[in-house]
Amino acid sequence: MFSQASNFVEGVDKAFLIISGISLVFLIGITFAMILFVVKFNKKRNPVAKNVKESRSLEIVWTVIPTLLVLVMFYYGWAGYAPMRDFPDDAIQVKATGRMWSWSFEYENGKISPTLIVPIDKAVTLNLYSPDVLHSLYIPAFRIKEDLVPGINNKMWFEAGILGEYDILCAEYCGERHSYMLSKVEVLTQEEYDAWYYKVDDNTNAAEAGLKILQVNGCVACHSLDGTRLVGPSFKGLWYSTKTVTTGVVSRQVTADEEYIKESIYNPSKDMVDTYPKVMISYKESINEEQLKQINAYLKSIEK
Ligand SMILES: [Cu+2]
Repeated sequence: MFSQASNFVEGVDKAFLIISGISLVFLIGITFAMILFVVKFNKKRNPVAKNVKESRSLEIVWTVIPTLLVLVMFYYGWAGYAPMRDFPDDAIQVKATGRMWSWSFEYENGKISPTLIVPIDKAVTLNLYSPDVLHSLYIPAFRIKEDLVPGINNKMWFEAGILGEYDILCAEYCGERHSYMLSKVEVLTQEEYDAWYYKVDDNTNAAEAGLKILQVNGCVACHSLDGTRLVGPSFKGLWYSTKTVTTGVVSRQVTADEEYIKESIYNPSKDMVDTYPKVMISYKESINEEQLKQINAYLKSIEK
């Protein structure tokens, strides 16, 4: 138990304050010495230049003191960082996916959420995964940040100590909508967390289920639901509309039917809708045929 947003706040803040404090002392000291020297050694007071002899004791003092200060900074930096790389065995495991341009969090029971939901006073390990480019999962309130590197299994952990909501940001420039790559951590009591974790999602309404799939897979980061032009074409009014696409070098008209939508998700660079950039990756690994049907149900429900 601790009364801070996460178990790393104290160590990181201590290192930050000590380094900032030492820097401040030097800023004031150096500025003061500089002004003093400008006044004391100006040309008016010293018309003839003098040769200044070396001083061994001075050399020793200005070597030993900075060395000690740097070691002090290293010590506190290390003391704050080391526990971040010491992973507890009993932590809740969450797969954190960062993709252009959204986050999703997958739990051990298969539950997927666009926000990170965790219980208070429990260790949580985030197994970081990026299918496309470099991202960095940053939770400022928890004082933690770690890169997501495609092809490398990186991870980070924390234990939250105060109930509430905290920002998640991407801290590695990852393209056009990088600054919109935001999410939240929600720290709940154990009872609230269990209630959320064990709640069986009601997927009887196919359209609602379809919208959820579009959200957790980050589709809505690039395809708006209200007709706004983002990175890709809006979902609004897409269902059975006519699109002009370029297939290879051939321009042709297509109807946005079930087959076209499936192709656009599984093989997005095949038919490029005119004026949109070729940036989408295939979602064949994350969206199955059953989910495609639910997506179609949702698209149909926002036809107009
Ligand atoms: Cu990013």
